[in-house]
Amino acid sequence: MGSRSSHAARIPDVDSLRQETGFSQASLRRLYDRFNALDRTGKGYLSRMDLQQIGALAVNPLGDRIIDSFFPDGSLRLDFPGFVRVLAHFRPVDEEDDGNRDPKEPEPLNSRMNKLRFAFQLYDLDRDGKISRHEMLQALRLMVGVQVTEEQLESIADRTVQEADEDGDGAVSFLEFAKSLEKMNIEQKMSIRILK
Ligand SMILES: [Ca+2]
Ligand SMILES: [Ca+2]
Repeated sequence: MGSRSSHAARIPDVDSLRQETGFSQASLRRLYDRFNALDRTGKGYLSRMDLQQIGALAVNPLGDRIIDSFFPDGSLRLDFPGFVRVLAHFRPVDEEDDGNRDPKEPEPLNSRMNKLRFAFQLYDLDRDGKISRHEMLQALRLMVGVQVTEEQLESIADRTVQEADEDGDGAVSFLEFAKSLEKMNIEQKMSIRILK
């Protein structure tokens, strides 16, 4: 257990992370403290089990899938930059955004489009760019309570896919997904206060 005040100086790549994620230096410092607190045994990285301590993920029906997205390509270790990059999608749009973004710069990770992309890949398990009926069913199974029968669930899955499926191929593309969520306040829905 080192002294907390020395953490700030040791945040890896703090300047490029600030630019990439939009987190302020103060937020990064708090996230770094959070990262180190989650890493209870001081390994220097986080495991799936470490992330399961985050309350907002533990209660989220898609929490396991969100945790998966911290570990792309089957890696088992999450370093601090990887931790912050995923969390940036959930960063609430707030006073840290100055509104004068250079249009030549890439879209911020917490933009509506990037939040939607992140949400989409939670459903599109085989990464073929479409949410199939089967994938919709699997997601709904996690999200709805046990009081719903399998038959009801299948009909909800069918209806959800049909309502979004504009080109009639029986699956939901990213554009169809984005369009069907047009009226939803995705910015608010996908803002997780990770720092309690
Ligand atoms: Ca798919
Ligand atoms: Ca379609």
